[in-house]
Amino acid sequence: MRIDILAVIPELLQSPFEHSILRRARDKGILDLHVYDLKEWGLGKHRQIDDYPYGGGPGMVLRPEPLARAIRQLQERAGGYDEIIYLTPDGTPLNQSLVNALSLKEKLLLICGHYKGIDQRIRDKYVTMELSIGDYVLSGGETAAIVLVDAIGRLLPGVLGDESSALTDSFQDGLLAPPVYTRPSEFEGMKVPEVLRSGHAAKIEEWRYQQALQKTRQRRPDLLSDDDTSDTSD
Ligand code: 6GU
Repeated sequence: MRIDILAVIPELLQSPFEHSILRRARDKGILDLHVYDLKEWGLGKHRQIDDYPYGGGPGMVLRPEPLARAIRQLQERAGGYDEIIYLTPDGTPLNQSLVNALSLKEKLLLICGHYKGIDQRIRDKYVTMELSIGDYVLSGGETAAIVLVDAIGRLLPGVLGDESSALTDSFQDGLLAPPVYTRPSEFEGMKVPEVLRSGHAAKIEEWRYQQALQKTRQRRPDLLSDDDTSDTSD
């Protein structure tokens, strides 16, 4: 999969993709990631990319010409994108099923906004999807792009060592993940639940499911259908 990122502060996007799982994905050639500096397409000798908003008000807006030139050039270079995604707090809230769907695409362009955002005409003409990573405001879209690339990258086939482990994540089955334990079997007076040391696979699976269900009911009842919320065995 190819992911191109158009950023106002490309420096923010260096280190996050150079470690652990995403590093392995890139080294294996499974994730082909490129970061571009919008200022390369800036206007005039000052490489201007932003300007005052029409109608007044605080903050600056990213001008359309640098964005349009960058998008068109990158489109040509990549041979077209499956989606051109603008990261913005007023976008569609990202969730695991959207991440799953995006992980099946071949080529994505991510546009990181800044200041008061980008000129609406770029959104109208070039952007195919607008995503938010939650109901809070970040200083720029770069940190949101890191979140999105991380969530997608770890799902790409061949990236995770244990191919099945992405399937047991929180949210993949609509439930929060159950508690996990490792050695020692007793720590500061607290024992690992006996069932996990029993070697009884079916009982372990059932325990994990019940724990996941209980945690989801308590913390995220919105994730459960009406059937699952009515049972209050906990
Ligand atoms: Cl995608 N961008 C910004 N700037 N803030 C956000 C966001 C995105 N998602 C949530 N808050």
